[in-house]
Amino acid sequence: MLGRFLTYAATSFLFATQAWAGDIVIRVTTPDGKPLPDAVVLMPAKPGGPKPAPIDGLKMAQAGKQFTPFVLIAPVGSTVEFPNLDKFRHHVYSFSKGNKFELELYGREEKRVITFKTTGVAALGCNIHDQMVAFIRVVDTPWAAKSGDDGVARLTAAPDGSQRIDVWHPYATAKDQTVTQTITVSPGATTVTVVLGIAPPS
Ligand SMILES: [Cu+2]
Repeated sequence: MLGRFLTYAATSFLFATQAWAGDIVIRVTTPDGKPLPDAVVLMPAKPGGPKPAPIDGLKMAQAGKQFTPFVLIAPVGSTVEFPNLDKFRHHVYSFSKGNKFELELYGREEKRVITFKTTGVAALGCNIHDQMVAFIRVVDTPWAAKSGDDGVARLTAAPDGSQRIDVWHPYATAKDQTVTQTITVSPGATTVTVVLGIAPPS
């Protein structure tokens, strides 16, 4: 009886691993090999494939005349709060197609909320402080991750086989600021390195 149960369990496990191969570890670097943080790695979902769950209450704060974080990933339909942690007022806007909005002058402890409904990039600015720049990458795939200070991003439970990954950084020199790579996802962890040329605005 126990033997039959174990056989069944092992078969189920095999079946599961065929559908969900494993993790992809992506090392994003600049051409001289330095780790590149704030790159967004995503694996587009196939038509009819899984959609990401929207998240309520993501945060894009203003602190010390800067946005934080510099890059935020938002599954499409998510809400993002814009808390102002400074003692002075900010006036946050995005002119990006599909994600235009404006948060008129607002002060400390006030926060506003925006829903991001369109897949793409929302480039943020502040009408008062020109140096304030940040980006919200709105995604329609469950497989999206941002590279950390070590340049590493991880996608988990990725389907196996041949897959496309897009690596985007707001200051990448590539077309659409994106480098695309086709990789083969195999059981366990698959590690790839992606190189992005970067040209920050002067
Ligand atoms: Cu400001």
